[in-house]
Amino acid sequence: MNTISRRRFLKISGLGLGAASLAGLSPRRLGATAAASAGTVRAVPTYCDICFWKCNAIAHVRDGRLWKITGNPEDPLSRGRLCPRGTGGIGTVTDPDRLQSPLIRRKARGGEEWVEVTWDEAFDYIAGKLQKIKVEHGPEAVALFSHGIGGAFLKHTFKAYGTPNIAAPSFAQCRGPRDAGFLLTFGEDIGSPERTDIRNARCIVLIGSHLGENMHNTQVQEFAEALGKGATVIVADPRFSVAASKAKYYLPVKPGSDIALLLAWMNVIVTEELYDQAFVEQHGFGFENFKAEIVERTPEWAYLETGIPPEKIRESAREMARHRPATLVHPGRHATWYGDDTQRSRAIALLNALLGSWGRKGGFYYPSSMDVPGYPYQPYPKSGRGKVDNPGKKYPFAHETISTGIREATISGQPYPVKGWFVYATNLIHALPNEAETLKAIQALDLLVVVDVIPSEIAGWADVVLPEATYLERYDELNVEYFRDPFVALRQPVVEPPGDQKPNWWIARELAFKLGLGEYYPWQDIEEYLDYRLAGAGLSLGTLKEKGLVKGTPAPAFFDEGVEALWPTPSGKVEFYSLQLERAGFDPVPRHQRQKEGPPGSFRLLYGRAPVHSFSRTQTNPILRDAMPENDVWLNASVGARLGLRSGDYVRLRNQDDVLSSPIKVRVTEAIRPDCVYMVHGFGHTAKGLRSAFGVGASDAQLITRYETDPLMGGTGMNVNFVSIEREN
Ligand SMILES: Nc1nc2c(c(=O)[nH]1)N[C@H]1C(S)=C(S)[C@@H](COP(=O)(O)OP(=O)(O)OC[C@H]3O[C@@H](n4cnc5c(=O)[nH]c(N)nc54)[C@H](O)[C@@H]3O)O[C@H]1N2
Ligand SMILES: Nc1nc2c(c(=O)[nH]1)N[C@H]1C(S)=C(S)[C@@H](COP(=O)(O)OP(=O)(O)OC[C@H]3O[C@@H](n4cnc5c(=O)[nH]c(N)nc54)[C@H](O)[C@@H]3O)O[C@H]1N2
Ligand code: SF4
Ligand SMILES: [Mo]
Repeated sequence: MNTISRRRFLKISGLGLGAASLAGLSPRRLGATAAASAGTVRAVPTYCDICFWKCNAIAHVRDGRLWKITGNPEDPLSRGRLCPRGTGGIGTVTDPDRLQSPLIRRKARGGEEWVEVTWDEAFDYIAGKLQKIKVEHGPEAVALFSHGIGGAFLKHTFKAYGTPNIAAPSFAQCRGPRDAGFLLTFGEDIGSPERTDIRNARCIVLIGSHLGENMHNTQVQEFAEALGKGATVIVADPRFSVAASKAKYYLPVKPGSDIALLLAWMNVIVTEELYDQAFVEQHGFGFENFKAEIVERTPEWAYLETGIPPEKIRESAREMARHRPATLVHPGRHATWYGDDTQRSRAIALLNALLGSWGRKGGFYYPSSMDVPGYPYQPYPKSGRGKVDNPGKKYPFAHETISTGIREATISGQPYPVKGWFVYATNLIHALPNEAETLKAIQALDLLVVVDVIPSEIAGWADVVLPEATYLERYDELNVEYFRDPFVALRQPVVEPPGDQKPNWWIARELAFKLGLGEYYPWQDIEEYLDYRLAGAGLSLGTLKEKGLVKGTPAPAFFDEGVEALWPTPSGKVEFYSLQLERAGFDPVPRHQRQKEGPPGSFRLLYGRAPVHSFSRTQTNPILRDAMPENDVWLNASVGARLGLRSGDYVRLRNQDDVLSSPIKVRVTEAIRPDCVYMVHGFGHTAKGLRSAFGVGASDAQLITRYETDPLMGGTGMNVNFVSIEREN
């Protein structure tokens, strides 16, 4: 990366407090010994777990203590530079609020009063309950919620136990609709890391996706690189995001009107014949039917829906067409906004199809991965009852388990009862919409176990809390990355856990033995397991321990031009018109529907990311907390003037269901439309044990009491809540 784009990266990533200032923190701040003497320094390669991007890192230990974490220069994801959160990862180890030992609930659920127990006592308790549930209700009556690679071994244990009910919030609360929309169109999904060739794009279109605040490392670096090479940027967002400040066209769309904008863009590109005609002719299915609908969706029509002037829509559409196929209409990631999200994502997929960007340089590449065989376990027991989350295939295009479907079944007992939840590394109170429903489901359980590193909100409701060693203190499953440049990477312990914390693989294995499922763990310890898997790829644990990652040979990343292609869709082509959708009773070409408005005087609640925090998991991290101790609520300047509020004042937000937030600081700004407010997700903690974050800032999740379910795949659109503003004295 040249110096200009590097500087831009820091600017984008920083918002004034990003990579630059964290990198400048003194080693002592980062948890090292005060002794300035040049002691022994050890460098241990591993991969990051502050988010799901899994950048490869090098942890430096000085005099036996963690000193700093840097990017692994060999890493195709980080290219040697971590994002601010990864740099602050040491704070997960030094976090004074960490869980220290297993806990069993002493009083009523949610009281957060515990008895410290040994691991053996905790396992005996859990195994007893799990066996009882199995006898009374069958193994399917236990669900595992698990987010991230650390859940791999627990998934194995619970599959061996006999349940198919395994879910993460990353589907129905995140990227599910996006992947469904692209699957319906191209027969392939977007994946993670996203298969976006940002670095080669000449025109980048961002619908909400707030790159630069959303800090997925590779994407932000490539975004800066593309900007450095003169790519144009088009941003549609009700809020003037960091990415918007780089845009040639910034379109402050009315929240929830993006489908109208997308249809109008396609109208311009189709009626002005600016699309990739060769691509459409060779690979398209149902283009004439699609066109018949699209010609109705003029920019003048869209203006009334989006508030974006027709000329701006035309100009930005022509800009996209000018750079095709190196125009990337970014698919976004957190797509669960309004409940029409699969159709919005399908519209994004269709626009890319018109531009011919799928499989082309500057658009979407074809990822590949190395062949690292799995461990040859014996087969899992087969469940006769199937999954509980999507009875009768109510959501016909759900291709993963719907977390909120499990919650619904737990409350209703239908299609069969769910009596146990085992929760690994997901704070369901902050991640699922409508906390009251989550609590209602919890009350219906005979067992709730939570594995966490800090006493999170969900841990507060548990019967048993199990303290995990942090990612810098443990081995994990191998990361066999599906990416432009494939590689296999190792996470390994850098330091010892400070108390009685244990790694997930050990927890999963011990639990399996307690459940009489020891035959599913023929390996004795994790090193043996990892070495076995790596040997299958002609590698060894020794090599990975030394290097951290080994790269494979990438497969061709782009389309073979002119060659006959069979797309993995029912028609074998790119589906401009979807017979699958038509047969299931849905619009074969996306249509726009107006969103419901809120009560008079209220504002739509929008939310997003800050560069230095991940979800609800980093607010007690001493390094990241120092970088951003609280969130604020963005209000349009006209609203501020009307309500007599100034930046720095504190307010509470009251939602349409009378839920009142904790106090939150106001940011009065021109950078947001007057019909909405915005805050960063993850603050406003209510768990007593999170001493440094308790009651600091406000929680979007608490105010998200309503959601619109996507009828195609069960995603929960969460941008459908409205708040009024009350001054806090
Ligand atoms: N620093 C950091 N980075 C992260 C994460 C993190 O926790 N911290 N989490 C990661 C994960 S898992 C995900 S899924 C991604 C999420 O990142 P994105 O996929 O970028 O998330 P979104 O919720 O789509 O983006 C929020 C943006 O959408 C805008 N927006 C809200 N409503 C609308 C609308 O109706 N129309 C339009 N056009 N825009 C709208 C908001 O103003 C805001 O700018 O971030 C990833 N990166
Ligand atoms: N209101 C609202 N809801 C959302 C979102 C939003 O922006 N707003 N975003 C949605 C999106 S995009 C996503 S992907 C999901 C994310 O949902 P989650 O993945 O559930 O996100 P977190 O809230 O960070 O919860 C992670 C939990 O894991 C714990 N943890 C951290 N490290 C470890 C570890 O090493 N081991 C163990 N055992 N536990 C650990 C943390 O302490 C925390 O309690 O949320 C979704 N829900
Ligand atoms: S993007 Fe940042 S937090 Fe996520 S894995 Fe990479 S360095 Fe870690
Ligand atoms: Mo996400």
